[in-house]
Amino acid sequence: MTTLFISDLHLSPNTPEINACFEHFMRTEAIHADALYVLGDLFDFWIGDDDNSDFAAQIRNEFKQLTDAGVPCFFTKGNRDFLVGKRFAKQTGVSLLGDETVINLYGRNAVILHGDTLCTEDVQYLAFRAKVNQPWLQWLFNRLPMAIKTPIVRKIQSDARDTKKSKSLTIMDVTQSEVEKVMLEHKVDLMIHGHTHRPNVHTFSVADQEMTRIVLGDWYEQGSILCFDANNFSLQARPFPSE
Ligand code: LP5
Ligand code: MN
Repeated sequence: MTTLFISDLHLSPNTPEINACFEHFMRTEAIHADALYVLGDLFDFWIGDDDNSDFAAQIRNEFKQLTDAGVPCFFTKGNRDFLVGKRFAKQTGVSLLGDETVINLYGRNAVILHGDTLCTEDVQYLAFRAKVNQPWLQWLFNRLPMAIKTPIVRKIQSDARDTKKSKSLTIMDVTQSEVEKVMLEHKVDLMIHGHTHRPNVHTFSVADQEMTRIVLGDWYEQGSILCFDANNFSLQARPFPSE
């Protein structure tokens, strides 16, 4: 049996091919898994659990079908879906995780996270993250009507896009010392994250201990999955379904 990890799908009503690939994955693969972990940025942007669009309902339904079938499903929030909340969890049966979680994978402990917090050189982003993660601000935002929330989000997204243009790829990658710090803090030799869209398996040693960092891929061109079983793991791609 296999535990599956995905992240960075960036689903929206404007991504029919990705949505179809996700739906196919949920119905044909995730349904047979030991567990499914979503490590953030499932959505292009999640504006709040009050999203009553057909799109939001469809995605909720995919998770509900999976958890109803008995597959445990876990969700770590990303920088694009930090507003996923308790109502979403209740409606889907998904368990929400904190920023960093240690899980036991067939006898091996691993820390899982979205990955944005590892990019410590991106100080502008981290300052922004701290602001939007203030509970009182989220409480307030969650109570605004869609007609007010939507233009606020559009404006901030556009401002954020502008700032991203001037950032180097190094700034937007993880900082190795932060990776090591987090792994040592949690006493693990395995880390799994997404966010950077640079799928890879990195091995390195710290104080003579062999460490592994697995980076999940995005779903821009194909489905990207980490399949982890008792003996092995692999990063795998799934083609978008043809019409
Ligand atoms: O995901 P990706 O790779 O495109 O970019 C991320 C970082 N960008 C973001 C931007 C958010 O998705 C935008 C979301 C809008 C949310 C509106 C919420 C409404 C209020 C909610 C209140 C509870 O995450 C990007 C990183 C990149 O990853 C790589 O790591 O660099 O970071 C940015 O672009 C952030 C900018 O550097 C700073 C943005 C400043 C914008 C104006 C600030 C206004 C503050 C308002 C606070 C309420
Ligand atoms: Mn991200």
